[in-house]
Amino acid sequence: MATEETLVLVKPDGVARGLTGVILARIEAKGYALVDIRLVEPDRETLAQHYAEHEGKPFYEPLLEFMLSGPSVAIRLAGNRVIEGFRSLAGTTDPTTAAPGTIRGDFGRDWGLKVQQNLVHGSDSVESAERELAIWFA
Ligand code: RTP
Ligand code: MG
Repeated sequence: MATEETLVLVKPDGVARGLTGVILARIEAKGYALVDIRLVEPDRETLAQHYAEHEGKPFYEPLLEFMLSGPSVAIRLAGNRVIEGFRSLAGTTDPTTAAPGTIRGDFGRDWGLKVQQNLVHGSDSVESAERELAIWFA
């Protein structure tokens, strides 16, 4: 079986707050392999592809605005069960209630904005990972 891969993003809030290193340290300490990494300033079209499943939801426009607010770090990450493993490291979507010990739980909070600024993204399935890696590492 080929080793699983996932797309991780350090979102604009994580990059702007200088948390990229801390987040990478957790990923490396967990034992996953960095296959590729790049600083990206995605355009609207790229983000619309990435977040196609959320089109029409109330947080969709604020989400795109947030993701356009600065660069993200895109990471191709590999390891057995890395998809669920990284999502476990990240914690649940809402950073206010994400468990302490997770990236979102330790470093995130509610800033009173229209979208959850939750520092990281991780693909949620093998199919999503393949689709998203093709978008961010075209
Ligand atoms: P992600 O895709 O970024 O790894 O996060 P996720 O699976 O935990 O969350 P998802 O439901 O896929 O939502 C994608 C991103 O949209 C923002 N969001 N804001 N009610 C809200 O304000 C809200 N809901 C979702 C978050 O940035 C979330 O990560
Ligand atoms: Mg998601």
